[in-house]
Amino acid sequence: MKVLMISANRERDPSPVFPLGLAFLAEPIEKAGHTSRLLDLCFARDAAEAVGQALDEGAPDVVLVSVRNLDNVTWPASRSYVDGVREVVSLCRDRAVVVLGGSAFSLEPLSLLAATGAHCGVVGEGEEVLPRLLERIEAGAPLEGLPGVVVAGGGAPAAPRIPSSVGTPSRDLFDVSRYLTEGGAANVQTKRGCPFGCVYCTYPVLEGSRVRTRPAAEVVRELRALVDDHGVDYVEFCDDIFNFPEAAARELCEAMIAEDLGLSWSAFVNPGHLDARLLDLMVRAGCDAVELGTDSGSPTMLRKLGKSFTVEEVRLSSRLCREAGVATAHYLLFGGPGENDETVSESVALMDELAPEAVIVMVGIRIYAGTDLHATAVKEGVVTPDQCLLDPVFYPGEANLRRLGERVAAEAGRRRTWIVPGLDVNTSTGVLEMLRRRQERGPLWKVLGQRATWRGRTRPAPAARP
Ligand code: B12
Ligand code: SF4
Repeated sequence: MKVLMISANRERDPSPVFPLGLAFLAEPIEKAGHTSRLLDLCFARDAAEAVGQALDEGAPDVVLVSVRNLDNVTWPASRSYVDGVREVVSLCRDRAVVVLGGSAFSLEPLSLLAATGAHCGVVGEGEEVLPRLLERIEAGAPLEGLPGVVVAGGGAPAAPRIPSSVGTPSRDLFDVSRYLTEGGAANVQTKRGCPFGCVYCTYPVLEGSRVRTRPAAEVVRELRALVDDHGVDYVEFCDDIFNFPEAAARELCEAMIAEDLGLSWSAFVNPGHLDARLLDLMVRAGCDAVELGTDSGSPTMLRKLGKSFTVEEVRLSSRLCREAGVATAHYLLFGGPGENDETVSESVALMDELAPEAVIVMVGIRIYAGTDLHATAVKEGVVTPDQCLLDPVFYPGEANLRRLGERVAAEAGRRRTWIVPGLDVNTSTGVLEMLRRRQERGPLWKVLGQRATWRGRTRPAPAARP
């Protein structure tokens, strides 16, 4: 069959993100004997025109629409992408079988299917089930019953099957260099799954709670090809956590050092699993920035959010990064169950003490079905048990959020390195676009942090070191 893959994601904030999910699916589709074309709407001037042209030129039997984001998860400046997906589907649905997939679809399958009018969709990873679904479409066989497959007008899907391993993305159809120049990096996934149980988090829902690592040699081959074939000089690892399990992270860093790739890179790091030895290997392998999922500086809040680490471990990982010369952003999440003035003050005090390059702050936590926070929100009446969450609802509810937002905006406004996307503190879409036009590499908070220094406020020294 002729398959058209469409990446529906047009978001460029904080940067355009290469459609890695479809790149992982390209090879399984080809191996199953189908021909595939790609339409990436990220850089399309007119999405509707681009879709129409791709349908005319390719006359596909099946259109696969990858939906990465439901919305920008940013209170109070929430932006939904559902209308854009609906438009794409409506242009395709009379001309081909339309299949939805991607993280956004996996989080809200029934409501997104109903809202867009697509024929069917796949919850979870597509590598194993998609070829089977295509086979059934080709044979005109019923689609129901395949793991993770939802059909319009049908019920909830059979549980998705999580594959035992992670494949290799194929980037042949994709414009890697445009994402490098306009997005500042190539993205690479070295593992899937997270065993931790933070109360609000969808990652274990999306990828399962068992970590599946790709062989280090295979990841290094992918990196080598990115460098040699596409001129990539900066990589963002998009694993849920780069530094866990530590042994796998060490092995990958050692393999990268041996290959002498000449790359710089950044990654998400769990403050609880970073020691001097691993950080040293990371730096020698090219790491120049890490994003710490700190969430809070309050021991009470860390416990209530289900975090697996302590404030002391946040201090230690932060100090190690500073000593190693690795730029550091702490992500803070205000508004979890039990957040109050005192716990906010504890987070502010910890960030003042650690003085990282950037503190990226979100106010309010988006509620997703299947998380512990959802159960809490139902119990407290923030959402009703059957409430559709396609449109975002943020914990702890609007009235509490407004109060919290005022406090956080006041604190952030006094600190040049605090970035609050939802409240436009020390960032804005315009500033991000301007920085991307300068073809900056890596996460933009590194540059925003430097701008704070250029404006005459040097980075304060840490107040205390344990
Ligand atoms: C890494 C990451 C980032 C990095 C990306 C860095 C980079 N250069 O890539 C950064 C920090 C920049 C980022 C930013 C954002 N992110 Co983000 N990000 C992730 C993360 C952790 C991994 C994404 C990834 O690359 N996965 C690897 C690929 C291979 O997986 P995949 O795309 O899901 O594809 C698989 C399946 O979904 C399926 N599939 C995919 N497409 C299709 C299509 C069909 C037809 C089928 C059948 C199957 C299928 O098969 C694929 C292979 O198995 C996810 C959480 C997660 N664990 O998934 C959040 C996530 C995708 N992000 C999310 C969001 C919201 C955002 C932002 C909007 C946040 C913000 N306000 O800044 C921005 C948007 C950026 C943009 N331009 O789109 C949400 C999306 C859900 C939602 N509520 O909308 C997620 C799920 C996190 C969450 N909150 O739960 N993100
Ligand atoms: S926040 Fe991080 S550590 Fe916690 S469950 Fe999600 S991915 Fe895992």
